[in-house]
Amino acid sequence: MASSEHGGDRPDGVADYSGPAGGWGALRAVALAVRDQMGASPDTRALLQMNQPDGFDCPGCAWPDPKHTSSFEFCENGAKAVTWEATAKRVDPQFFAQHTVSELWDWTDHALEDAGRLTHPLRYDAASDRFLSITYGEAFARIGAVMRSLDHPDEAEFYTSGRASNEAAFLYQLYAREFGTNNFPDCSNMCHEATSVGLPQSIGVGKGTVTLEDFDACDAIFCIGHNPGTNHPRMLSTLRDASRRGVPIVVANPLRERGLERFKSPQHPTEMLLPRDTPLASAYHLVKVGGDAAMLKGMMKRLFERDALDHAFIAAETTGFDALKADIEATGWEEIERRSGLARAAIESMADTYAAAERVIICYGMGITQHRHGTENVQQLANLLLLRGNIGKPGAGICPLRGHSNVQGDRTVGITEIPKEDFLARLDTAFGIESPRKHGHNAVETLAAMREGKSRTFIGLGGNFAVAMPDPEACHEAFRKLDLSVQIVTKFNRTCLLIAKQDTIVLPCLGRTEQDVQATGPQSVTVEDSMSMVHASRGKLKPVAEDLMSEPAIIARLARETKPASPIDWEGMVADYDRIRDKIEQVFPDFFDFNARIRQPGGFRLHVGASFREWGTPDRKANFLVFPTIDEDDGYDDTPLTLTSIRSHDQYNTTIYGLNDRYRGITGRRDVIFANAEDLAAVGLAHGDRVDVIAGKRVLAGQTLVAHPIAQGSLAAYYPECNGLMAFDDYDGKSGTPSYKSVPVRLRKAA
Ligand SMILES: Nc1nc2c(c(=O)[nH]1)N[C@H]1C(S)=C(S)[C@@H](COP(=O)(O)OP(=O)(O)OC[C@H]3O[C@@H](n4cnc5c(=O)[nH]c(N)nc54)[C@H](O)[C@@H]3O)O[C@H]1N2
Ligand SMILES: Nc1nc2c(c(=O)[nH]1)N[C@H]1C(S)=C(S)[C@@H](COP(=O)(O)OP(=O)(O)OC[C@H]3O[C@@H](n4cnc5c(=O)[nH]c(N)nc54)[C@H](O)[C@@H]3O)O[C@H]1N2
Ligand SMILES: [Mo]
Repeated sequence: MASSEHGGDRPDGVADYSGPAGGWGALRAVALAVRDQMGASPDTRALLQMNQPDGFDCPGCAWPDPKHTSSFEFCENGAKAVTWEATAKRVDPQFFAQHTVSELWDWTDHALEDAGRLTHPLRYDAASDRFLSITYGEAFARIGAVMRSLDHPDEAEFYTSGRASNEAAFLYQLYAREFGTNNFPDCSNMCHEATSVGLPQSIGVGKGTVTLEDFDACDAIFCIGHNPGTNHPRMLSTLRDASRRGVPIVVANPLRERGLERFKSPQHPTEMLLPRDTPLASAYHLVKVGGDAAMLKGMMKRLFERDALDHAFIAAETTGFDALKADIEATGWEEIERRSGLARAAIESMADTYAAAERVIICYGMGITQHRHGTENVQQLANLLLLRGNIGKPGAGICPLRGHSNVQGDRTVGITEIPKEDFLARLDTAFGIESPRKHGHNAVETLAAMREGKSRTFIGLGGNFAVAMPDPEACHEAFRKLDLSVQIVTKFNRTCLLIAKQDTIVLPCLGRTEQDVQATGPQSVTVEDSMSMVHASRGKLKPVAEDLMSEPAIIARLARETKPASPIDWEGMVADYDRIRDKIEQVFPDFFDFNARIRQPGGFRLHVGASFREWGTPDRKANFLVFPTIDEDDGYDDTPLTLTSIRSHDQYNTTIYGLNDRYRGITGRRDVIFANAEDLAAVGLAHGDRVDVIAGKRVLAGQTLVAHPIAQGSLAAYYPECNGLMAFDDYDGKSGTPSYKSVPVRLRKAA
């Protein structure tokens, strides 16, 4: 074992990473992903089609592409997402002949998905404890029988993961609403729901207000609680350009993340060949986990103290200013410093950088939203921007980094448990149905209803719900109480292994990289990125199995089986997705000329009122909103250690591509806890020690401590391994977002 800068011996697989983000390491990782997944003669056409005008949208993140017309924009993690889907490995009927469900349960999440793409519909057979392959027809008949037997449509749950296209999601919500429920748990409920709930109250729209062009015009960028080097790697090119223009990039994150510090762009040969990279963050503040509200209030306090406000904007465009001012003035520096973990001078310098810029963009991710008061956190970001008129002018605005590649689009086309009346009325007119008006379940309410036995069926359109949610024990119990569980997926995962009482069915589907041919020929789907740009995506690869159905086709068949007398022309819409888009246009007027506009390269941008200072709030003003405390995690203030959960560089949510986390110096393992060396010393622990992490009665045993540049009082662990430390009823009361980023814990030496 070598000794490290942390003083002690290094645990196996832990080292200091000194390189930049990107660079040759990224190219090497792509080569390995291609080799591991696609074998000796890889169909690398897939990689070359990604984000091309006539190709498919990257199934990785939702960061936009420059007009979707650029030459191939290299992205290591996009390549991993594509090779994972376009893998040469198959999970076919033979696979299930060899492995029982009890045996598969002991496989890791990585191993389950790494086995390959699913090729056949499956149903669980209790007698042999195996999944047996069945035809799609048989599967639909079985599902239809259970759905028709429910006492009330509200006993059914319809989950959506954000990879589903607009067309699939639109049909899915139509299916559930015709059936009679608004139960739409959605991955957004675990992700940016705090944005979807918080921003409409502030600025009248639950989406980001900036476009890529705004990044070319801004004078300062703030990156709060997101990790683009891993999760939105194409954003690094944007940050690089800004940095080279001399734009300050201010980071607030409990961990030092290499992807926010330095970038070597694989797009730029000179940078690759010379010992040179581009610095990104101009200032990096290690805010405590859960310290953002305090930090933001501190920044606002400084603006008030300096009177560095845009009074004309405030007078003309906003309401609530006096209440905000009173709240901020009443908040003392001492509590701001204690809760944020940042010195007053540091917060003042952030505010001064902010005030020195005419046009500011604030970017944020899960570090802001996944707290008990994630909604209020988002609103503090809006307050800060509004104080200097930084919304609705070029080069300025709010930029939530969305999760899944189409999570925003799914919402736009109707996946919501709290639908508005005007939307339902238009949906009913368009299809001659009567949608239910009663609001439905979000993700945490779904889990509760399943545990209480009130919900009897669960259909998952993608995703891995039971692993993504907090509290695996509660999730597993909930699934086992169901009558019917249906997972529409590309790869087998742990949620598929949770056996319902009557029927457990897995329906494989086409992925985004694959050709989707229907009665009228090859089809395209559409997606909406983080900046409200809608564009077409067309798969190019040969499907991994013959007769593999597309998501829209599967949904249409489910709908037909569930309601055989449905007046909706399900079959016609599936035959030609243009007809689905015509209906989307009819229901959502913003999609006017939909089919024509997606045929233009780059697609089109949906109207975001706040980008033009059209405030869609009840009083038609931008609203300053007061968060009466600074404790975004309620009472966690006095906890000595708070654990946050993060993604490694080799994972896509619950999909674990591999066991490395290159930028954080971790190789071949995920059982680590990142901790501050001084915190460890204070409790007699050190780098390399094996510990149990304890949250009340919950224990995550046998983890190895890794001393890391992280704010004092803060710990970080990989999701989903640490989800057992989280209670399922610990969430933001306003948005239902689980507080994944804030668990009070203590450490104990492992036995
Ligand atoms: N390759 C890849 N791409 C992805 C994903 C993936 O898993 N892999 N997931 C997709 C999805 S669904 C999503 S939602 C996004 C997620 O994208 P991100 O929001 O970037 O995701 P996280 O890794 O959860 O955490 C973000 C950062 O928040 C910091 N953080 C933790 N707690 C706090 C806090 O209290 N305050 C502050 N200020 N920061 C904090 C962490 O240190 C980390 O750097 O990425 C999407 N893109
Ligand atoms: N502790 C902790 N927990 C978290 C988070 C956190 O930061 N910390 N983040 C949360 C967030 S932001 C999110 S979004 C959720 C993620 O929750 P989900 O969206 O439910 O989970 P994923 O891991 O993205 O889903 C992976 C599965 O999707 C299926 N799949 C992949 N591609 C396709 C496709 O094209 N079509 C279909 N039908 N299926 C497909 C595959 O079978 C794969 O197994 O997790 C949440 N959980
Ligand atoms: Mo997400």
